[in-house]
Amino acid sequence: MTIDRRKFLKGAVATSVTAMLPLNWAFAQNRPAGMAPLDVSAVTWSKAEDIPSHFNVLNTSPLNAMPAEHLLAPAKTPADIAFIRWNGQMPDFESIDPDTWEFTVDGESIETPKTYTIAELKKKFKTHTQQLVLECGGNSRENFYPNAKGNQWSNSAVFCAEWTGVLVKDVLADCGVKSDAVYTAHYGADKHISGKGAAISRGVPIEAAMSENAMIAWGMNGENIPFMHGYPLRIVFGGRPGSVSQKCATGMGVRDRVHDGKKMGAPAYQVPKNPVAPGEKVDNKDFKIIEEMIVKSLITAPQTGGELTLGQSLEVSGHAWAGTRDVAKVEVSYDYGTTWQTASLTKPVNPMAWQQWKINVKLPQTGYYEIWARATDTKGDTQPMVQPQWNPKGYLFNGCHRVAVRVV
Ligand SMILES: Nc1nc2c(c(=O)[nH]1)N[C@H]1C(S)=C(S)[C@@H](COP(=O)(O)O)O[C@H]1N2
Ligand SMILES: [Mo]
Repeated sequence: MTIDRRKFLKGAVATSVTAMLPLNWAFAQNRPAGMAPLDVSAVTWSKAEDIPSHFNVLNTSPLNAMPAEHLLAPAKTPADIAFIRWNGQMPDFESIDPDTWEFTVDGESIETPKTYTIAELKKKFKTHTQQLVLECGGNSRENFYPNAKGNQWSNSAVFCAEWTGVLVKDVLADCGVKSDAVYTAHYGADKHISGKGAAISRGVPIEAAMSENAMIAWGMNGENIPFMHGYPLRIVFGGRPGSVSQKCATGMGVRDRVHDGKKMGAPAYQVPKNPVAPGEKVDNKDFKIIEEMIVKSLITAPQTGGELTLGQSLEVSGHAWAGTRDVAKVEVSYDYGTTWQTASLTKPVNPMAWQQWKINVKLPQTGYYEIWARATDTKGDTQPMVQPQWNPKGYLFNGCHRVAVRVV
């Protein structure tokens, strides 16, 4: 990073880095520039009012909040940075006892319904640890034009934490899955905002539940899952819309039909079956479920507003991910896509973890620049430069992320 740090620190970074400190950090002013605090699992708060100030809060009831994009720079997202999305009332976290918490497997297509405590899950099945990208289906919604209703997420409703737990497929096998199984059904402890019924209960095609990247997890980044991210037990699916990763999970059903739980019906988490014009109305019968997320990248450095002097090289870096696929290439442009340069790109630590890319660019003259990033996945799908297919609920935005800097 060769951008002038003093210039950066005068601006937005200085406030956000200080604001994100989990504790009163002694001698923080002496740390090397830009050094982030270790994750001390500061996410023990349980009420919307207590949300740390580094979050941009979109709503408090239900609570929806996101960090600034540059805070997502670490390859493994610290728990206290990850965006927070609730569809209804949060559970009463303080009253949760992890020792008596139960997870029930049932449904038409399960041979022997069973209930497990967390201790039983830990004892009976092999423990797995892996990093998985969790992205809200509506991440980047604010970029759609015309504007789509819903939480106006910037590009930070995505994170890649490390989860520890058991595989969904091992637990389902223990209960026996009938040959007529079609879909899973996910259940959690939180209530609809009215206090009546479930806030959300989504599912995935049974094949997805049989993958190596579908977990029932009790750990996030080596610690208990913090309240906000689904304490004490969470279903986590890599590569799929975040809404299927049920927090505070009380069970999973295996259905002989597409699950019909809360927010499974159109238009929630669905897109039109056929392309529509921007702004067009779509009948509920003409929607289809979003099963997988798509290729995308995020620039975490530099931040918009950075300045450098002519001749300095600029390191541009970030992450890229592609639903259930790997990313094959990331390119960067500083001339609105006229020319592209290929960035170096890491392999994912495991399938469905995001990949890190970086590149040094030399900006040829003084003035204002936009830096654009574009990822391509292993099937050849690439990010559109402007907006992808518009849809009424504003899902799956994967247009190129851009930041602006100035050469002086
Ligand atoms: N129990 C429960 N699980 C839930 C939700 C919810 O409202 N309740 N929201 C879902 C949605 S839409 C998303 S995008 C992710 C957000 O996960 P996070 O809050 O850990 O970022 O959780 C999913 N799991
Ligand atoms: Mo979501």
